[in-house]
Amino acid sequence: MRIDVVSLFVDFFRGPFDASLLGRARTEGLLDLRVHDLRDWARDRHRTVDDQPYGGGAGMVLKPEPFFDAVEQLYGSVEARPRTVLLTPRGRTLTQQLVEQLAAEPQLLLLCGRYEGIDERVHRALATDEVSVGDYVLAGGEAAACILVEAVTRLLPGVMGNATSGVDESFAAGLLEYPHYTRPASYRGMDVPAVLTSGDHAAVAAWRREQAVATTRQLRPDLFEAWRRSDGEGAG
Ligand code: 6GU
Repeated sequence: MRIDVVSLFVDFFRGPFDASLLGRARTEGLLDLRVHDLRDWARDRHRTVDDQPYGGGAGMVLKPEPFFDAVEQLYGSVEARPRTVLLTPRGRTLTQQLVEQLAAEPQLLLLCGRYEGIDERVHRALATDEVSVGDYVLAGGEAAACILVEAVTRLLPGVMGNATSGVDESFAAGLLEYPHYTRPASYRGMDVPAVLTSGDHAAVAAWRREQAVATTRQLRPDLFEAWRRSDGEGAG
């Protein structure tokens, strides 16, 4: 998959996009991830990308031209652009379902905003999706773009290996994961549940399922209710 990211702070991505899972996906050629500086498409020698808001008010607004010029240079025309995600607190909240959709695309463009906002014409004419990572305010879309890229990349074919399917049975099914244990069997008075050391694979599977449901009910009653209403019919 190819992902282009347009941002005012390209250095922001240095660590996150080079380390661990993303770094490996890139060096193995599974992810073609390119970060572009919005200022490359500024039109004056001061590389200005923002201006005062029409109608007045505090703060600066990112101008439309650099975004449109970036898209036209990267893809030839606005019409030829790939699925284009504008990271903004007003977007719809990123979910595993949306991550799965985005991971199925051949190519993505991520646009990161800063300052008070982005000219509305970028929202209207360039964004195919407006995405937020939660109901709180960040200084810009860069951290949100990192979250989106990591969540998408771990679903790409070959990235996670055979041992684990990136499509978690839990979240994909609307439940949290069951609890995990490793050695020692007893630690600070807390014992590993006996079923896990029993060797009874069917009993282990049943316990894990039951624990996933119980954990979700306790920690995320909102997810639990949604699960009960759909997949969980008769089980809750
Ligand atoms: Cl995508 N951007 C900003 N600035 N704040 C956010 C966000 C995005 N998602 C949650 N808060």
